Amino acid sequence: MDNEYKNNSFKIVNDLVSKSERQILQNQLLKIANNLGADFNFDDIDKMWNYFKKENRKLGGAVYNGFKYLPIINQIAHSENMHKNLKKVCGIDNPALVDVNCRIDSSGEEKFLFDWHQDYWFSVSSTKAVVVWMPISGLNPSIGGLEIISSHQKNIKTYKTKQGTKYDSYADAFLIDDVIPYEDVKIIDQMDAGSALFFSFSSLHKSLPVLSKDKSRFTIQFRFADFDDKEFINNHYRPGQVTKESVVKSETK
Ligand SMILES: O=C(O)CCC(=O)C(=O)O
Repeated sequence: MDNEYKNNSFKIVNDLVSKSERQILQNQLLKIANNLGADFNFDDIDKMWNYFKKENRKLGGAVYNGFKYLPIINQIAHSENMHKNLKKVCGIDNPALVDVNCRIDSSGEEKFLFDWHQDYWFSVSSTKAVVVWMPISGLNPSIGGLEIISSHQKNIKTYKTKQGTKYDSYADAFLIDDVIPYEDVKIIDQMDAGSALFFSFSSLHKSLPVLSKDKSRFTIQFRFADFDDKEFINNHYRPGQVTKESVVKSETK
């Protein structure tokens, strides 16, 4: 395992995805958007999203739905470079892709931002599983990013949760009901295109808002467990969301 990852439970990996893979990704995303209307001929993902946001948010939802099924996303998930980095950075020898999610975060849509959480609660599998969070055009402060809490691998813990009362996204289903160590917060709002943030399922993190009025944050979240990890084996290789009963159990631990 990489020392920086071991000390912080997260690390930015540069050059994970090549320029040509990023171009294919944007072309595939534009293609599924252009399929939604005979007159559509978008050639820029920001212009495309700004149109849907303003003129037809329901069709924008279709872009959102289709995004994670793009073939290039599977190719990136199982590329040689991804597997090499999962091993080198996080010590994952035998990766299982347990979940893929895509997001388009934009100004005016702040209700979809995620508050403090651990991804463990959404994909379970194992506390040692990893999220590869990839902003497809890189990051700068105007399109925000993530806040993340640095923690040495040996100190990471599963925080207590409680059920949320409102529901704008799945992150509202379970809220942290524990003391958050804010003194260790790091802001991730600067990344090169092609890089990705690797962080542990146990890392506390939250979304930063998008300030730009015309640029959005397009991201992919790959979640990987390790087939050789005892906890994943004991879970019978099962991802899946946490149940009300297991939250109650964790509260009484
Ligand atoms: O991209 C974001 O704003 C938040 C993503 C996130 O927290 C997650 O996928 O767990």
